[in-house]
Amino acid sequence: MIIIFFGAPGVGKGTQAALFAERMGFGHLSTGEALRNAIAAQTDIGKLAKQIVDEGKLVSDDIVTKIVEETLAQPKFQAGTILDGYPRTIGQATALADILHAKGQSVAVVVNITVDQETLVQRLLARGRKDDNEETIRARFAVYENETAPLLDFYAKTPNLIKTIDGEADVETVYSRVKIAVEGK
Ligand code: B4P
Repeated sequence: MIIIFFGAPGVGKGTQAALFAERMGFGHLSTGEALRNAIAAQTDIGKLAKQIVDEGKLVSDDIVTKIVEETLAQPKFQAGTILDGYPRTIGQATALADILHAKGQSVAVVVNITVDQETLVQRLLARGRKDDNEETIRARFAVYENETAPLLDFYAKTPNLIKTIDGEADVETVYSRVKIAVEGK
């Protein structure tokens, strides 16, 4: 089963994806975390990605797709796959469809988490990661609106694929909403 966790920066994709993967025994791929690990390890990808992530922009589709291809080949992703923060552009969604098609697979559900934008700003400022300053947060929201939100139209072409969840509640309440949405598939 392939599940995409989708939503604006700070909406709780990473939080819910990690919980869901742990409890269901699924593989969890966060492209944001993979990029932060590459930056910390100063790999070639990390050196290319550092400034882009710090400015709240999107790393190129080619780099991200390479990470995804390599990660999905790992055995722990056979039981199930949680994609957290990927795809984020139409190009990435098309690349993902090609990768899955070659394996005879397809996306089972897109979990679209929604939270009011001012709540998101407060959550991210409280988290305080390097890219969680006000200027970068605003840039990330703009990128989300322009490049990522249009993916909802892309996935809406498949009937009943998108499940929209209200993410404005405590973590366990949101988790139970996610679980019901996924079990309904
Ligand atoms: P990500 O790592 O994906 O981070 P995010 O969208 O900012 O956060 P997320 O929604 O996962 O929020 P979280 O659960 O952590 O991306 C970071 C950067 O990497 C991007 O800006 C981009 O540069 C790059 N990148 C990543 N993927 C890419 C791609 N595919 N293509 C190109 N570039 C890419 O939650 C946030 C905070 O809220 C946490 O502190 C959490 O504890 C709190 N929280 C969560 N749920 C809560 C709840 N229910 N109530 C209260 N607080 C909650």
